[in-house]
Amino acid sequence: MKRDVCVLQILVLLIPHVRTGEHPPAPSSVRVSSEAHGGGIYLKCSFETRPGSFLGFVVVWLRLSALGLREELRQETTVHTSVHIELDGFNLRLGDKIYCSSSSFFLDSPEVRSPAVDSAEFFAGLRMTVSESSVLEEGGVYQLLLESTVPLPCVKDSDRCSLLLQLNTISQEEEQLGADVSLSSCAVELTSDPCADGPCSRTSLHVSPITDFILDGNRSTIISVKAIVTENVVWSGYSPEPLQIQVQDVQSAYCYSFTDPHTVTFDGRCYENSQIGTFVLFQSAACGVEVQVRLWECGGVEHAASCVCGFVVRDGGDVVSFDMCEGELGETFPQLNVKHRGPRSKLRITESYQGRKLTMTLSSGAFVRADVSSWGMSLTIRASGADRGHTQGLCGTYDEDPHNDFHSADGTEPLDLHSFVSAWRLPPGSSLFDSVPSSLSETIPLQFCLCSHTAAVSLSPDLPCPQPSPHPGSIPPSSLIPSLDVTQEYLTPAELLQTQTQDNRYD
Ligand SMILES: [Ca+2]
Ligand SMILES: [Ca+2]
Repeated sequence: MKRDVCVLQILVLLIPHVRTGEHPPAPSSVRVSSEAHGGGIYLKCSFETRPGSFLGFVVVWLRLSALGLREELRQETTVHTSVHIELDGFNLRLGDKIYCSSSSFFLDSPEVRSPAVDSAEFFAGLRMTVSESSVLEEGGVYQLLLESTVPLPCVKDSDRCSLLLQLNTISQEEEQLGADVSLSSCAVELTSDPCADGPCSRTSLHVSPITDFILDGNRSTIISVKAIVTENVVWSGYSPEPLQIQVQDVQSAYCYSFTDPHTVTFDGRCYENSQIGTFVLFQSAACGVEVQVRLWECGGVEHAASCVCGFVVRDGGDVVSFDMCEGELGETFPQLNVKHRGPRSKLRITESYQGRKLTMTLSSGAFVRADVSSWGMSLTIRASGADRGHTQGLCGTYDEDPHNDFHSADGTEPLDLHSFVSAWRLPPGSSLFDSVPSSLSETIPLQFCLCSHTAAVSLSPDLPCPQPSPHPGSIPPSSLIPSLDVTQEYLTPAELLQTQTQDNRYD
């Protein structure tokens, strides 16, 4: 500052003439950026000017207060086209919104000033943003971006500059209803990039609403970063502004196939089916899911009728059947058969009433439930929100329009019920009951964590997920009927061995 004043005085002496009536040109491209020098963080106000004009500049640093008022922090006079101010953690802190304003004057007539030109607002600190602030409870994945506009603290005597951030979520009514949002990680590390023309550091993770299949209202969740623990006085105790995300309920859709079978589609269209054979009941392109159903003759001598004798589910790499179709009507009980187990299986099987009620819950939270009788079984199928707009088969197109439910695979609407049912018939020997496809595509699901109870847990980049997100639909209890999780029972040692072999094949 003193040096600048001396330079000003010398320059004034050197200027050969005195101006009259002329105004100095205002500075242009006024901007604030950040830099690290000697372990400190500095904000820089820079601007451009007309060359060869013998100008001086008055630069004012301003902060936008919480009430939206501008507070002057400092004013200085210079002949240079940039000035610095230290972000010292006292007068200027992380989280502050800063401007600079620059006006020019002729060195030989400093009382005549150009209009002041303001920079854009510069936010100094960490910023957290989410790609959508209101999301549907249907298993979507949204980006959560964390970026720092100022340099990160560096490890002493090292080039390594980084920050470990621990994330926390708090949902409305969480104690009664549980968390409503999960994160791909509860801890992330920010590492430094050059601050030139952009953020000094940036990382992203993912947010996903928890699919609970209950109408718990459109709840809000606050996502926050815990106060930073570091020896650096500027960063110590700082946490960025939390953000809010709202999860909107999605009404669950059910398809029913009762007795000889009276079918109700996801969109509520009712019809009777008297054909026997193997059919696609429900297929969802979105989730890699298919449910096929087999119907046998179950009528008497006078009235022909068909009933469901079994179903088979494909969920990613899992293919599991539950059927009695090979036995004699009235004499057999369905058998559960794990035809293929995927390496990342999330299929769950529960039984109640001594196996007469069996539920297969898929990785998306959709389920198929069978109520077994001597003549066959009735089925209930729940679609997940992620299936909406993506289903085909005898359960119809789940899109809240019952009129388009009698459809065919190519999208054209069949003329009548018989042709609709026929359109979903599978040729003999081609179903999942008969054989498992040689390649079962299985998307690798992203891991999601509950970050709502991490306060007492010390996280690190090596342990970023203290508690995995619950299986969709598993909270709160989806049924009032006591049931037994028998998933493991069907994983015999041979199947475990097979799974390991498959694991290697997929690696
Ligand atoms: Ca819900
Ligand atoms: Ca429909």
